[in-house]
Amino acid sequence: MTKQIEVKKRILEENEKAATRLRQSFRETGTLVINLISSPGAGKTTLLESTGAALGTTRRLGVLVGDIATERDADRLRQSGLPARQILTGGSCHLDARQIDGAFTGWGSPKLEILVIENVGNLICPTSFDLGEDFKVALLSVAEGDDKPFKYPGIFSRAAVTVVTKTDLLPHVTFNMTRVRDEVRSLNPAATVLELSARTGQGMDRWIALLEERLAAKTAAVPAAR
Ligand SMILES: Nc1nc2c(ncn2[C@@H]2O[C@H](COP(=O)(O)OP(=O)(O)OP(=O)(O)O)[C@@H](O)[C@H]2O)c(=O)[nH]1
Ligand SMILES: [Mg+2]
Repeated sequence: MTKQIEVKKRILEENEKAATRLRQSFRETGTLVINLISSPGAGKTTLLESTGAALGTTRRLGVLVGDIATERDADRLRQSGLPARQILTGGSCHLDARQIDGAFTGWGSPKLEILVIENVGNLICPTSFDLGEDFKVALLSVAEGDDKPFKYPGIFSRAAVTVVTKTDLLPHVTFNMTRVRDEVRSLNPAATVLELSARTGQGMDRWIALLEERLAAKTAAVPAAR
């Protein structure tokens, strides 16, 4: 047991070093980096397809997507016009900072303004692994149930933004939005909670505005060249 804890601690320490290097390099280029986390099928790739449709021609947006198998998500994203690279984790239930470094190397120029990392579908494992991101975004679809924030407190307390997805399905499911907002806020009082449907486009404007705001802040903080 003690040995297991020591190994996990060492893995997280190694990851932290790689994440710090990535964060420094993204700070220098002013690239806004988002780590998108949800259970399988909550709508991560669909949200990115819609984000690409809204922003793809005005912003240099790219995606790294992690899965244990197949290139399906990267194929979907590329078909929608977004530059995307697939990372296959070889069975691991989360991405780590070294994988991001490896996949991002050689992305080339012009530099990306926004890099979204779509993590492996899972609400637990990706939570502890820093990828050098500016912030984590947790997605929760209305089809999954409104009890999830307190059941998975790790991700909902660490995510700066929680996006409730698939709101077009609300007439067909039992889902108390107020409960979700209250639980998220009690875990993370500073969190922003958005509601949207990538299918109908309802609520997408607030998501796009949030990306633009965070990108402007990131760009303004780029260290001046010496
Ligand atoms: N009705 C509705 N369906 C949606 C919406 N967003 C996604 N879906 C559907 O939900 C399913 C899963 O969506 P994905 O975007 O593949 O979900 P994901 O989180 O990327 O899934 P993994 O990468 O496998 O974890 C697909 O059938 C989508 O068409 C939405 O806003 N409304
Ligand atoms: Mg996906």
